[in-house]
Amino acid sequence: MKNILSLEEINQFKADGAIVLRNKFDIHWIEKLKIGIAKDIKSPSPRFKSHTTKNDIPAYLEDYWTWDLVPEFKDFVFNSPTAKIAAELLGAKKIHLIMDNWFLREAGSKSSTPFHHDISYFDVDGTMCVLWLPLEPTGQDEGVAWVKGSHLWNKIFLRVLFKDGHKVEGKECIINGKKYENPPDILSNKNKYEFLKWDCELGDCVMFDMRTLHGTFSSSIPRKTLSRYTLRVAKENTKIDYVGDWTSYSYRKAMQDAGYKNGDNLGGNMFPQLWPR
Ligand SMILES: O=C(O)CCC(=O)C(=O)O
Repeated sequence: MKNILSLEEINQFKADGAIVLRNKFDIHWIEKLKIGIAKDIKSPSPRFKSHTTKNDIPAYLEDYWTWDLVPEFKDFVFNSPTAKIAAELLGAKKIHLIMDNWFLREAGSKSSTPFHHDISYFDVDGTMCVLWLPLEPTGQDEGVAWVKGSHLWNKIFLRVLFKDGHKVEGKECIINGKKYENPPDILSNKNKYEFLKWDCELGDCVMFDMRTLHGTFSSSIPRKTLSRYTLRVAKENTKIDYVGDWTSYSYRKAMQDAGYKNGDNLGGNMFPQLWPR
């Protein structure tokens, strides 16, 4: 089967920790996902949330683990080019789903994405990457920015809540030999970092390493409502690895209730195989 990516693209992803890929998704996928989000908002999962504290101002909304509830999402997760792109980027024989999310920032929303990396939100250990697919044309100052090369810092930062206020969860600690540190204050030290950000047209996406720090600049308030669909996926041999208490109230409980134990390989209902199809 023909490769989707060039060797240069794969090498750039490895070096920078994030890469924009142009025109890889047919418009029918974008339209499908927008229909899916509209359906999800009408009939949200119990996990649906607004990250905006006040009710009467433009909101920043999210739902996750809804691929099994919304047929449009399920079709995208299993049949879009995402899994093959991820397999090429990670040099993987197999790709499993970890989590699907969508995010929607209403026009004028002052709620922002804290700088974080996705690796510390999940009780899994292995090689992973993330699809970020804007569903409207999105200017580079309206979306997310990635800290170039931060996936190679060899650090794990505590997770930060997306809710206004961006509270850091948990305390610095060492668990299973891994050190969890407070995240750096990227916004107050912008001149210390190099950022990657791109204007995206419909069909473009950003793929990034699960360890790459990313967030929005506080000055970036969208003039129009913007949404994106995101998927976190893993290479073979990624395992369940229950870590700090900060993950226990939400994701961990769902995983434990579904019977996943420390050291289990991904698979089963929550983490289905996406590649090979
Ligand atoms: O697109 C957004 O608003 C946030 C995306 C993000 O931070 C993530 O997928 O980890």
